Amino acid sequence: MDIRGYYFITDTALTKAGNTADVAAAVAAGAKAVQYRAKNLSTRSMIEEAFRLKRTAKNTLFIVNDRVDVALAVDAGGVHLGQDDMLCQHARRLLGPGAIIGVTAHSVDQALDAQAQGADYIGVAPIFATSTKHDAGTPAGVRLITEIKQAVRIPVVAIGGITLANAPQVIAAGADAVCAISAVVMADDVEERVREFQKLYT
Ligand code: TZP
Ligand code: MG
Repeated sequence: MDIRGYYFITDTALTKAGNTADVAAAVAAGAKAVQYRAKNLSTRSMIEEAFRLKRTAKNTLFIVNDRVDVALAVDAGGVHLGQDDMLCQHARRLLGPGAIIGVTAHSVDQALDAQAQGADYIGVAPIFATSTKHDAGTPAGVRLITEIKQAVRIPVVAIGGITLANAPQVIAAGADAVCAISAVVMADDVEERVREFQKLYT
């Protein structure tokens, strides 16, 4: 899968322009994936918003965070799973061979396990300190990106405290894609900010 570049995730609490405007801006700027992440929404509201955002994302890979049922309901491109979510192998059984399944890993062992279960990419998190996700855990630093990248054959997406200033070292460590939430959804011009991240890959 081609995910090299910037990977977008929505954030209802931090967004200035709103999730729909953010997704439109991110895909206009060439984001490689759009992940819909919604905490504290009813299932019904989440599905409703997921449908809207998937339409807005057009042909860009659309991933639902945590929720395999919501991904199925809206026919998303795939799902992103943390270490407390459904196992990748079970999500695969439900979503089928064509779905893109990402799994967050905090260690090389977790990354290898996700790959063995059929994950399509690994999320490495958190790289740096972040206040966007309160239970993100201890920052791993860029070294873990290199270690996981060397251990697996699937793409690695880095997340957590990434900014335009520190993204070059994240990419140099081996990240196929970078995801920054606050550094993008809190920007005055989301489209321009995503273009700046994308430029780091040219
Ligand atoms: N998963 C691990 S860290 C994180 C998520 C969703 C939040 C990243 O947000 P920010 O603002 O880019 O640090
Ligand atoms: Mg999760």
